[in-house]
Order: sequence, then structure tokens, then C-alpha cells
Amino acid sequence: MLVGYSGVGKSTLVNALVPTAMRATGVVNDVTGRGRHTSSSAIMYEVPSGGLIIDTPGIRSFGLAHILIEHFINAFPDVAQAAASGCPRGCTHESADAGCALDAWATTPDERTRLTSIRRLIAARLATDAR
Ligand SMILES: Nc1nc2c(ncn2[C@@H]2O[C@H](COP(=O)(O)OP(=O)(O)OP(=O)(O)O)[C@@H](O)[C@H]2O)c(=O)[nH]1
Ligand SMILES: [Mg+2]
Ligand SMILES: [Zn+2]
Repeated sequence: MLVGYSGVGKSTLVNALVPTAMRATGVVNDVTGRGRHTSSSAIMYEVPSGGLIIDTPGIRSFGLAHILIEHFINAFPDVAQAAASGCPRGCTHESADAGCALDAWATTPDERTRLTSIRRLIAARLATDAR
């Protein structure tokens, strides 16, 4: 199943794999780099070389509004383990100032990049709480 922002090329890929699909494809706005929400239905096709593929309409936004922070962290077992052993109870993992242990855990460049990305998601999640 192809899922992603409008204009990333989902229908183009489906047409390449299933020539008879003839899915409409759109153009990307030169200024914003975004698609035009060309597909409005989700359709499944049989791929001639085998398997099934589903084209879906482009998503407008992605958020984690209903996910509890502690459940979210559990999606990353190594991070969850570091949080469980080092963070204070109820830690939101936003920064070391509040006692978060994840800065001490992230020692390699890859871990630092992941921590930055995880904190960006946490900040977006906490921002939806305030609304
Ligand atoms: N340069 C480049 N352009 C691409 C690629 N894939 C798709 N495009 C172009 O991007 C535009 C949008 O492609 P679509 O296949 O309509 O995108 P989509 O993901 O189905 O978009 P929605 O149906 O709006 O969600 C078309 O003009 C494609 O020709 C790619 O790999 N490289
Ligand atoms: Mg499409
Ligand atoms: Zn923490």
C-alpha cells in the first residue's frame, strides 16, 4: 500500500508497475513543491509480475494526537530501555534540564539524530495537548 504526501509519485509508481491502471497523475507546484491531491480514491490492482498494490489519496498531515508519550517511546525499544532506567517518573523527554536521561544515552551521531527526531515528534504531540 502506497501512503504519503500528495505529489510524491504514488500513482506514477502504480502506473509503472500496472500499465493498465492508468491512474491520473498531477503536477507538483513549482513554488511549494507540493502536489495537488490528484487521487481521491484508494484502489487495489493486481501487479502483472505478482502481488497486489493499493494506491491511496495523498495525506494532508501526519500527527500523533491520540498517542500517549510513554506508548510512543515504546516503539523504540533501545530508547524505551534508556528512559526506563534513567528518566524521572513522568519524564516527557523534552530536555536534560528536566532530568531526561536520553541525552546521556545518545552518544553516537546516529543516536543524536534519532533523539532530535524523536523530540521533534514529542514537541508536536505536546503542542496538540495545549490546544
Ligand atoms: N522527478 C520526479 N518526478 C516524479 C517522480 N515520481 C513522480 N513524479 C512526478 O510528480 C508528480 C506527481 O506524481 P503523482 O504520481 O501524481 O503523485 P501522487 O503521490 O499520486 O499524488 P496524489 O495523488 O496527489 O496523492 C507528477 O508530475 C510525476 O510525473 C520521480 O521519481 N521523480
Ligand atoms: Mg495519486
Ligand atoms: Zn526522559
